[in-house]
Amino acid sequence: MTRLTDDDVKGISDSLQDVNDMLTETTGMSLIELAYEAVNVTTAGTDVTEFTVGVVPVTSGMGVITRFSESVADICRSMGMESFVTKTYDIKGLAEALSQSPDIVFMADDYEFIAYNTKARRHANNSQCTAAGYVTALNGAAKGLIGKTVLVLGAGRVGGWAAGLLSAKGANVILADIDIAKAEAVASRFAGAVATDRIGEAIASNDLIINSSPAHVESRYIREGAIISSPGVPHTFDEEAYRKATIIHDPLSIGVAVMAVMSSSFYIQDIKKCRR
Ligand code: 2YJ
Repeated sequence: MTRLTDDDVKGISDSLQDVNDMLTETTGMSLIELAYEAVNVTTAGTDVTEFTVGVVPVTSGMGVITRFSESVADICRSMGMESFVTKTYDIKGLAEALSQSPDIVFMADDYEFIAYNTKARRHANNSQCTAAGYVTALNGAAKGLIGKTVLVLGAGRVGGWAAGLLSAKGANVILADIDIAKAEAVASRFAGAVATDRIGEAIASNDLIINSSPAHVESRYIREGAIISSPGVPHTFDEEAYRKATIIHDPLSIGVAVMAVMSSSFYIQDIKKCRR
């Protein structure tokens, strides 16, 4: 799994308005509108501004990423959520966070990134939420996906979630991975989905792409007018790629915004379940 770097994260807090502008221009939705759409809830049912967030830096594995936790808190703040970052790390940090009774605790190591709803005792995970955000972005940019073919690059966790969500939206899914067995295993879970390991050929024959792979996408394969919704890091699209295609990418904000809304929505859903 690709880990974010200090460089990926350093400009995030200062570029939240740019992300909003980019999303509004390409998808017709602001970051918060996209997140609500991705979780399929409304502000009337789930008002994220009523939820407080604690973010705990985690040192395990390759350690703390400079400004990662601060960026997560800033993204949540930009959505109107009261947010803080703990001064201490790891379990000590979790105890520090819990002493302030936040509704949601965000924590990430090198493998998992979760938003734990402390009242509903359920968590949203970053892979699912990232896939939901980028599929929703593609759906907005393409003005619907029913009956359309979408190429998913990368059969990892985000690619797997994306394939399922696209399939549920009525798209025809092509799963591409250099590891054909991996692509076939994911494709076999969704009716009509097909697998390929001919990456260049697949890019050259498709207009709608979710890029959830860490591999470089060569611009010579990209079709004029393609739409590429691209959670994959590192993000290595060059000028030619940007000239040819609409490319939707940000390293953290889309996934975190969807996590915040999904985690907040658990509380409402669970209260409703109890009332039944
Ligand atoms: O607290 C910190 O600063 C670090 N422990 C953050 C680590 C961030 N983790 C990643 O970038 C992993 N790739 C997370 C996996 C997310 C799954 N999509």
